[in-house]
Amino acid sequence: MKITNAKVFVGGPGKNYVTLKIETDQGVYGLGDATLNNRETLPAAYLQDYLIPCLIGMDPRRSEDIWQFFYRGAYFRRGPIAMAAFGAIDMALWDIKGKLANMPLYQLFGGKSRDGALVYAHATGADLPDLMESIAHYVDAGYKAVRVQCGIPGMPSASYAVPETPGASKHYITDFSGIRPKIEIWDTDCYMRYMPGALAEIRERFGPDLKLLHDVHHRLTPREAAQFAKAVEPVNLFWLEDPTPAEDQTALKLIRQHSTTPIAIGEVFNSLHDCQHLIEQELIDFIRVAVTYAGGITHVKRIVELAGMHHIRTGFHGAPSHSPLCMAAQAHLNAWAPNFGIQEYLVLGTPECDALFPSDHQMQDGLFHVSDAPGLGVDFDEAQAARYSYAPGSHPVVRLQDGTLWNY
Ligand code: KDG
Ligand code: MG
Repeated sequence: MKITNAKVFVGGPGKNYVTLKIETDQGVYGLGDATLNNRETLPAAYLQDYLIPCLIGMDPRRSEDIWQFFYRGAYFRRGPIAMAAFGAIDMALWDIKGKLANMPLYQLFGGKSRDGALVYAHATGADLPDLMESIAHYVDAGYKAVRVQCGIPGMPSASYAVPETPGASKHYITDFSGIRPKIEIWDTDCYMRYMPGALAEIRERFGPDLKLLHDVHHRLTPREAAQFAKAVEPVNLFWLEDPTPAEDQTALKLIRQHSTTPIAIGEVFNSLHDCQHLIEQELIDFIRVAVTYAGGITHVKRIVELAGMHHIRTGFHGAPSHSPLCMAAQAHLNAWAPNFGIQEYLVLGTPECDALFPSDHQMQDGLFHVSDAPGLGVDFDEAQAARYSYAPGSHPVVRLQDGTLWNY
């Protein structure tokens, strides 16, 4: 069996999905996702210029050897661009494997460990009443877990992932009006003064059962993060995400020494080696990698298994930019993983998106039910894809009030 052709598509309805289609001499094809938010053309070029010319003629069933060939063969290993490109190939090869076996992917991993996988939605508000309304909306829709992000009084511009004014557009992460980022102004004092109390009010209003998550988005120093994690302990968060910039892994030790609030980290990690220290030292509770840019199913499965040995559960990244293909790959891992925690899930099901990526995966009552179709269980309509092209965009860049550049 041989790979005969591979094509890359960039575009989508309001998104820049990077989709790989690998074709074989037996008519079976596989689909993979290489979407890297705000840098989408780079994994596409890596695939087109370096990987696809080598891929043609390879046996698609040898997914492990193909992964090693590209990873070891690159010499300059790791990095989100390369790992997203390898990830797309790996995802497509697993899709082919599932189709050849006539089985959904979760069966190839070891079968289902659960029927529906818990997901969390994003509630957001320009202020606390606006956020309360947004949370109520998701609770009414059956969600059992909600990430809560709130505008902060005194903050000169919107804080992470919140609209400027109540009820305003929720397109707050990527702005597709061009490459030049919008500037947001961050004030740690305002945040530290306001957010713990706001989280306590949310808990008071929605009761003990709703799972509450909060994303600090790398904005605090280790000492501030330790103070914050300790202050919010009575709220009983499901997790506190990215309290500090993820590259300084020693920071997590200070947080652990001061608080038992569960910590989730890893959405910017792209390899097992980025996760290894935090997992082995048991400094986190949830690992947040994405199958797309952490090297595909083959590599992420290794991360999940290492995490499982250290009581760490999964909480895969599933931001608005994530393609239905990545979400499907993660859904199959979520159905199988003995140490599954939760899945970030932002409703992908617009009619345009469903037409581009038809599938039978279902969301019901806050649980994701993976379909039994062979492989990933998602198709790709090339005629629909022809309607879209790359649209330059950027998420904001953050400065402090005095102009100092800060972490987005
Ligand atoms: O591109 C950046 C987004 O993926 C990020 O802001 C999303 O933090 C995020 C999350 O938790 O989904
Ligand atoms: Mg995050």
